[in-house]
Amino acid sequence: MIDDSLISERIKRFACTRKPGLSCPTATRHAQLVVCLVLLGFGQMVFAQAGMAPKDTLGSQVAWEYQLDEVLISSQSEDPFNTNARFYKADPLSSGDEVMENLVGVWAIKRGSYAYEPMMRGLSGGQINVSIDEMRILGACTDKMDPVTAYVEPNNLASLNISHGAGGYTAGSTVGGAYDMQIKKPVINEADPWHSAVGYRYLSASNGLEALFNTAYGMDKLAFRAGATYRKASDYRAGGGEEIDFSAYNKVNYSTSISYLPGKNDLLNFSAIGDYAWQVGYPALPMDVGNADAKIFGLSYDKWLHHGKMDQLTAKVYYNRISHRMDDSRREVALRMDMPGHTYTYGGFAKGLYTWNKRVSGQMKIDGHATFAHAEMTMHFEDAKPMFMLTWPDVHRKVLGFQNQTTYRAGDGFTLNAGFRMEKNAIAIQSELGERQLSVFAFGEANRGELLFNANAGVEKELASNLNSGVLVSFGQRMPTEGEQYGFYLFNAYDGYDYIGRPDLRSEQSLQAELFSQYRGEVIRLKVTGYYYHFHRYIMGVANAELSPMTIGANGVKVYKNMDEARLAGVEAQFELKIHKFKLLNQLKFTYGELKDGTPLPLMPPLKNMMELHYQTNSQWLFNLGMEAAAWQNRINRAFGEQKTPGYAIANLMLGKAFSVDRLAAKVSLSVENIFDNRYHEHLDWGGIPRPGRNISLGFLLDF
Ligand SMILES: [Cu+2]
Repeated sequence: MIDDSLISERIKRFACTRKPGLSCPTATRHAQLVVCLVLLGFGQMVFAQAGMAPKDTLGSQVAWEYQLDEVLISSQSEDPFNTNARFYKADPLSSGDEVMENLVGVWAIKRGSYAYEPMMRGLSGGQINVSIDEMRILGACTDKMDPVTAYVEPNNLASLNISHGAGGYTAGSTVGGAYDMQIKKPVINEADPWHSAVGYRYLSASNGLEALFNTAYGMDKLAFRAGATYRKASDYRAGGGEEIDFSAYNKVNYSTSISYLPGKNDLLNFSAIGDYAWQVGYPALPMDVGNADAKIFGLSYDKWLHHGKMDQLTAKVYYNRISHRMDDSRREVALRMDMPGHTYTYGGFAKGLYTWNKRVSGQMKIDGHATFAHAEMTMHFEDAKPMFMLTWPDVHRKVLGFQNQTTYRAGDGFTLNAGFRMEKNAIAIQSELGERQLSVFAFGEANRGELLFNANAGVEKELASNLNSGVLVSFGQRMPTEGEQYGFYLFNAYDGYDYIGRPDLRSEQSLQAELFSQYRGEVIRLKVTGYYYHFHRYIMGVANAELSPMTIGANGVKVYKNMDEARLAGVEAQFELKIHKFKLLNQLKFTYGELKDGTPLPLMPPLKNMMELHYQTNSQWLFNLGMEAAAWQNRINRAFGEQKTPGYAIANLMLGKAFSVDRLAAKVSLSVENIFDNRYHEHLDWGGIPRPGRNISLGFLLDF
């Protein structure tokens, strides 16, 4: 919705912020400073440099970086399809959850209208690593009400680095990949040093309002940015008119970032994020959230080198603390429970980008972090003393890892890529009560840490000038989560079972193959990816009839177990057609998962297709028509309490207009989602809670 002149004007403003760590010390020095920035390899993201031109990009063939700033999306993205972040593009006030649902190979698990849990190709929870600026964070809710994605708002989000599969170990060993949110950093030494924005959006279905502001100031050696977002929603209205109880929420998110240039090739940055949510309803769960609080701090140092084989060195230390308090006071429950939890994580890493010679480049990283998790439950009986237990028994986990990714440009259009990660983790329970609780079950010798290994290798061939194809294989392991290993009677509202962790659980491991082909023409762009993941020791809860549940009315007790084998396969296809001022975007995703015996894996997303038609005029009008459709899901896991879900289709419409007067830029958008007010839900929506019905939203953003 912004024309070219505006783009060039703004590139300067945003270019440096787009890649933290690649910030350009001065606007004029882009060209010499940046040179490089190299690729990380298959299953990883590739950096373009902080200046303007996109780099050649092997990694982006398999992973995607989403530049969430609308200007960057249109001007310098490497991924031809990152227009998938379209909702944001259309409406800067969109929530992170709305952005998430539109990413390739990413789904959202919903327990209400707040804080969706990301799922990547059928994998979620401990199977993927969700991080902020590569900082590890552990949500403090035993029921996954507070995924890490909830702590960042598009207002302070610069880009998303999504890497699928076991090669995506950016932030730690994994089987499912990385979802890393890079936050916005201030720009040093701008011609026009002061920038601010305010925005507002109203949503009719939830009578919700969203307001944001940010301001940034850049001087010679020092730059500063601060912003805040406030969101408030009442219980929303589903298609057909039903009001969904307990779906209201309130939250405020605030962040600040300060950059300082001690020398001309050095950059020091301190960033802090705070997120506070209160009175958050979860219609699919028996409890709500009283309050949830996150405080996240990171201090990083970048050095650019002009000699030798190293291009850039980065060192970072971080700390974060999350607390979470559930609340059942508004519900009719047989038994009142208090369930607070808190976690903290501290860690650091050092990484270096290197260019060995014209053909060989890569990245090395050494990282470590420690996480502490405490969650408790107090049950208040009417006629007896309260009962207290630790649901996460002060689990302390330490992780140390080393990784390297190397790319070799072999010539003849061949690019080879290989990498590995080794990670040692150690786990201790620091609570005697916790030890005693779990000793009741005699699960055998606890697994107090393992050496984990990830490795990946790939080859890509430029078949024609606009056509390339590649294959990659990878192997990965991930440690069990705190809950899977030490959880104590954690009630799962989906299947109605109390879950108990197994201290002797082993790592889950997966062998994976992926194949893609991509065509990037002027008019048509197409990319098709197919993948197959084979799991050993797949971790899943299995009913244990010998144990009786703690939760009143629960169906029984499940204990986590390493299953024999499991497999996942899927397809992602993206298509883009550009004719004159029209742009058609289509994205299709599908995942199929089963256990060795053919039983479907629980919570497998259905086939889903999203289509968008954009039309943009010279006078900065934008028109956008969207169609979202999902097929039925009949392959269900009955032991997990799943039910079949019918398919659905909805249509959305958006109209936007941008104005600019001098250095004032304004955007107004009006959108209607779910135009026909369909009542529907997706298979991943817990409890089959219907999604919002027709929603009219009006957004306004002023940039000055
Ligand atoms: Cu919770």
